[in-house]
Amino acid sequence: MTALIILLCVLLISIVLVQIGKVTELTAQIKGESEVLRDNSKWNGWLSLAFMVVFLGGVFVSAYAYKNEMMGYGPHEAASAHGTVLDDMFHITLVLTGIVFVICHIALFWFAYKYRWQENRKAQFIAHDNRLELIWTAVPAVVMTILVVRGLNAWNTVMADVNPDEDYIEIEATGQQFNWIIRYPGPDGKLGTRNYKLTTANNQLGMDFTDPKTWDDVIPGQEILLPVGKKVRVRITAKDVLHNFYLPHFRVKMDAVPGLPTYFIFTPVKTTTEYRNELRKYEDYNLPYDKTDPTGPKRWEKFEYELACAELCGKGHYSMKRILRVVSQEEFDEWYKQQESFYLTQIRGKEDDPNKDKVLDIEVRQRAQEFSANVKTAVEATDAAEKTLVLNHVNFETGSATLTANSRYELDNLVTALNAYPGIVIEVAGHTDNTGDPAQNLSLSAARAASVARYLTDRGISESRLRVRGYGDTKPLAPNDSDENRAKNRRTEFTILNAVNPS
Ligand SMILES: [Cu+2]
Repeated sequence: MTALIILLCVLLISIVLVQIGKVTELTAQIKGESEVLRDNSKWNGWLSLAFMVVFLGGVFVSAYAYKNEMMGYGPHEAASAHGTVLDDMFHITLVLTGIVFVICHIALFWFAYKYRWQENRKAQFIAHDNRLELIWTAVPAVVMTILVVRGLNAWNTVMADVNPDEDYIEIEATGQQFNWIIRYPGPDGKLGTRNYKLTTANNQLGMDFTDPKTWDDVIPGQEILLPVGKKVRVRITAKDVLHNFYLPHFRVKMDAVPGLPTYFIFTPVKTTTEYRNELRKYEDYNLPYDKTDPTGPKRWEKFEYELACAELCGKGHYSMKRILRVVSQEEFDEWYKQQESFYLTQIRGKEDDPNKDKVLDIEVRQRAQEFSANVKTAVEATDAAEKTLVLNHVNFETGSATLTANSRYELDNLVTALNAYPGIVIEVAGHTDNTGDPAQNLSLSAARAASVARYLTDRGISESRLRVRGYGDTKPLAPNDSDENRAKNRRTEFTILNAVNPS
C-alpha cells in the first residue's frame, strides 16, 4: 500500500514538473529567450546564496545542539591519562576539516551567484596556472603533515610499552565466547606462565602451575577493580576467535587475537565516583535511570565504566560486557587483599596439581606466619589447655620414627619460636592411634617425640628446655572410630610449660 502511494506521488510530481516546463517554454516564447534566461539566472544566483546561509547555519546549530554527544566534550570526557591526547587529535582534525568545509561551501555558492549568466559577460578560460597549482597542493600538504605528525606522536605516546622499573600493575584479559577472563598477579606482582596445552575444565587459562609465579595469581569474580592514578598494562589474548578489548571511557581498544598476545597501557585518572559527579552537571543524566520508576536513582548515580568486546564475535557477543570500577588505591588494596589465589583454592591438592608432594614457598610463608601467631597466643594464654599446639605438618615414615622431608618446615618454625622466646620450656609429646599393640605404640610415640627433640637440639636448642614424652594411644583427641579420627590422633604436639615474657 505504502509503495503504491509513493509510486503515485512520484508520478504526480513528474507530471507537475512536465507542466511547469511547458509553462516556462510558453512564457519564453511570449517574453523572449534572453529575458527568461536573465530572470532564471538571477533567481538561481540568489537561491544559491540563500541555500548557503541556511545550510551553514544548520551545520553550526546542529553542531552546537549535539556537542554533548561528541567524544571528549561534556559528559564524554576521557577518564584516562592518554585519552585527552586522542580526543585532541579528533578535535584538531574536526577544526581543520571544518574550516575547509566552511570555506569550500562559501566559495561554491558565492561563485554560483557571482558568475551567474549575464548578458554581455564573456567566460574566461584559464588553461593552467602554476601559482594556483602550488597553493592548492601546498596547503593540503602542510595540513596533512601537521595531522600525520601529531598522529604519529600520539601513537608513540599511547602505544609505548612500560619500563620494567616503572611502577605499574599488569593484568591479563583473555577473551572467549562469550566472556572475559581477567587475571591479576598475586602479591608477587607477576603473572605466571601459560601453556595452551595445559588447558583443562578446571584450568581454563592453561596456567602452568609448575611456575611459582602462577601460584598467587587471582581470577576475581564478576567485579573488576583498578586503582586510580596507577599505570595498568593489560595483556590481551583470546582463546577462540577474534575479540576486542574495549574500554570506551578510557579510549582503550585493542584486538584480542588467538595465539598473538597484544597489550594496551593506560592510567585511569578518574574514579567511578568522580566520573559520576561530573555527569551530575548534565540535565540528561539527572533523568531517572529506570523510566518506570521516576523517583528512583538518577542516571548519573547508576553510571559504571564498562568493558566491552568490540568485535562481533558471535551470537553471545553482547554478553561480554563487564563492569569496571576505578577506586582509590586504599579501596583497591582492601579488595585485592580479599581475593584468593586461583591455584590455592581451585587446584592445590587436587588431581591436576603438579606440586602435590611439594610444600610451596607461599605455604611455607603462610604457615610460618600462622605458627608464630599461634605460639604468641599460647605463650600469653593462662588456660593450660590453650598452651598445647599440634604440629600439623610434622609427619613420619610409616611405622618408624624417621621424619618426612617436608616436616622440616614446621620444625624450623618451632626453632624460630623457641629462639624468639628464650625463656620457655616445652614438652614434646608423641601420640598414636589405637591400632596395633599399645606397648609398641607407646615406644613408637616416644621415639617420634625424641626425633623431634633431636631435630631441635641439632639446631641449637638447649636440651634443658625440652621434655620429651611418648603417650602412645592414651590421649586420643577423638574416638578412634574412623580413618579421619585416627589420623587426627596420630600426632606430635608441644606444650609450653612455663611462659616467660620474650626478652
Ligand atoms: Cu568477543
